[in-house]
Amino acid sequence: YVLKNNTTSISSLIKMVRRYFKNATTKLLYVDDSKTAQQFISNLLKRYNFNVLTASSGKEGLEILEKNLDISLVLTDFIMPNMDGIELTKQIRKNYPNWNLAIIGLSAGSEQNISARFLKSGGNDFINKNFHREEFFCRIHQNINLVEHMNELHHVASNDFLTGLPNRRTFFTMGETLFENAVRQDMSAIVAMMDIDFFKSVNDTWGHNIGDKVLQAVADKLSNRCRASDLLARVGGEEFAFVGIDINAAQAKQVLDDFRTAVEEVIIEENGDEIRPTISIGFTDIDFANNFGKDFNSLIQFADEALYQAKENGRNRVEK
Ligand code: GH3
Ligand code: MG
Ligand code: MG
Ligand code: MG
Repeated sequence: YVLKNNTTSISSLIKMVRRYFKNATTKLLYVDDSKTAQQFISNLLKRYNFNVLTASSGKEGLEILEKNLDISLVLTDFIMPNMDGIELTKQIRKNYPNWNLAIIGLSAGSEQNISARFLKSGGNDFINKNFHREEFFCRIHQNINLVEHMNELHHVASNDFLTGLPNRRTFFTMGETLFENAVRQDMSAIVAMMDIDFFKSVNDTWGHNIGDKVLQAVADKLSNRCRASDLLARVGGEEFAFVGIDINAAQAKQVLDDFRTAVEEVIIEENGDEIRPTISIGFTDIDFANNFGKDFNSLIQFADEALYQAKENGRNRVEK
């Protein structure tokens, strides 16, 4: 390619090589009922070093997506038996937001409204199967770049920069959803507020940077204790909030006491001194007898009041 195009500059060559190696880490799914088309297009994509998966039907495509959450682009044919590309696009969009996954529709047909139908169903782009190769790859790269940028923005907007934990905004949106699902399924759930004890004196004595280190270490300790279904977030300076699903009132105290003692293990060494942070925890559970009908915000309020009690009663403790 370079030899044939003496106009290629070194910098664009470097860009191409980078893109080539990066493509290996980009997973694409191509869905088409035609084996010939499957082979032709996936070979084309593989030449650009993409990691390509193929499916012969919408159903198979959905199954592959479920098992490969790292797929960033789906290319789908339009006309397929049982589920066409438009229906597949709609199904995918029920579970995969477009900050996480791009969808490009493909069709050999020349009906003018196919591209609009793909876009209206949640597709990001449309390519006629009679494509020019350069246009094909430009569109693919552009859609992948867009997903990657949106993904990054989504991450920055949802997570706290210092600890990497979900931020306050995410806590309230995700927490509410978790809570509502738990109520609907008659499942037990708890909400807890946690606050580092005498944290101001850590900053005052050792400086803000060491304070940050303590925050990161406490966040790591707590998140290591969480299960996949738990939500742990940094909701304030040195405050963390927790929603645990399927934890009943009897287990709650034990689970949270484990959090508390895990934090006791944190040791930050500075100039021969040891900083050993502790946390106070207040919690409340969904008590169907007493709290029924209460919303998520009032559970947070109860947990906050319990946290205040934990501080009053001497800190480094769990109160309900
Ligand atoms: P208590 O046991 O009653 O909770 O006392 P405390 O000192 O922990 O509580 P207070 O609310 O007085 O102090 C919280 C401190 O947290 C004050 C603030 O400077 C510090 N802080 C908030 N955000 C950050 C941060 O991002 N980094 C660092 N290093 N400190 C922070
Ligand atoms: Mg077809
Ligand atoms: Mg505080
Ligand atoms: Mg504090």
